[in-house]
Amino acid sequence: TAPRIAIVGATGAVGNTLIELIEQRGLRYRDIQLVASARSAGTELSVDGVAYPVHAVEEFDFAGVDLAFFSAGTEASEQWVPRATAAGAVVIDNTIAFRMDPDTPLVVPQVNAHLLDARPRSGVIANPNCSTIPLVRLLDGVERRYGVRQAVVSTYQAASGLGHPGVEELREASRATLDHPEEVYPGKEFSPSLAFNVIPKIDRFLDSGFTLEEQKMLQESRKILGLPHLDVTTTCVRVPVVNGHSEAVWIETQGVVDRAELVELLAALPEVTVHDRRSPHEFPTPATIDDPYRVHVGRVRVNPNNPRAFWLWLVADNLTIGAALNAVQIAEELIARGTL
Ligand code: A2P
Ligand code: 11C
Repeated sequence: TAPRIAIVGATGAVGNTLIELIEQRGLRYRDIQLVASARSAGTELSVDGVAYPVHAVEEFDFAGVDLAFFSAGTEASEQWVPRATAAGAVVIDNTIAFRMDPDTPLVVPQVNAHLLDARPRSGVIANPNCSTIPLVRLLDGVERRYGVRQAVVSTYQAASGLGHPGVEELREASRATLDHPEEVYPGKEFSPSLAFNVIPKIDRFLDSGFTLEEQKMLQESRKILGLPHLDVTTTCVRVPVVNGHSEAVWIETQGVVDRAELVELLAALPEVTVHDRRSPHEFPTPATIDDPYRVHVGRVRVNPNNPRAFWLWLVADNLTIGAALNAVQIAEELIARGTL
């Protein structure tokens, strides 16, 4: 039978996208409950044409919930996920809180859906970081065909990675900077201001000199692909784009790569579009991708000096591919497998 669902963080950017996807994909549920912070208690949101009240998480009773989506930030997950699992719910968590826990599978359904055959020991299935998901979906295919020796990645990440507040601040800072170019906009979500700027720091700095976002891309890729020694090194950069993360990816392989064969291999991966049909000069951008439910690839170039290395460019909608769609696809797999 269809599950009873709760969405914690329903009022947020990822929560809103989750609701849209549940509607669009016709995810079946017996009951749905919307949860956010006390600030939103008393407001209403509509799902499938029905208005539902938003509950404050502090007051919410998880008893009777079969499946809970959490996208309300790491602190909220640390505090409330244990209550949800203790009440018997399976949780799909979109924060860093449980991703590296050995009892918690870290799942990208196109790569490792088999981990959803059994209910996880922790009761939690972790949804990876939004820049990791599209990367591993491509690395998986490349690893199986050629073997990956190393991947070097630079990201170009949109403001919506920080949710509604990130998007609002980018718009506000852009307007303020156009109107008063001589004034320094005091960024809060982004510091310095993201307007007409790029910032090579996402999430906090670690002692290693890398940022947490950069470390996530390495550790999560290793766990998802089941390659504990995989060498992925990244520089994560915030750019003044509202939505849609991009990545320039350099991959060194074990085997020799033929460009035409590589393009075919990438295009055959599930829900991947390679923009190469008419000419290798096509390329996707965050503003021009027409389908936010696919990973878009372009600029595929084999190193002319060494056929065991190549470049590609990818664009993936971080709210769908990078977060809500991955979570809904996990839910669909759990339901199809009867795991709930
Ligand atoms: P609220 O709208 O009541 O603040 P975004 O990523 O767009 O900022 O959204 C974050 C989501 O997480 C929102 O739904 C927000 O609710 C919710 N949220 C943030 N902090 C908490 C918390 N401590 N407890 C419960 N929900 C939270
Ligand atoms: C960003 N990747 O673009 C972050 C947001 O670990 O799920 C997602 C953080 C995470 O800001």
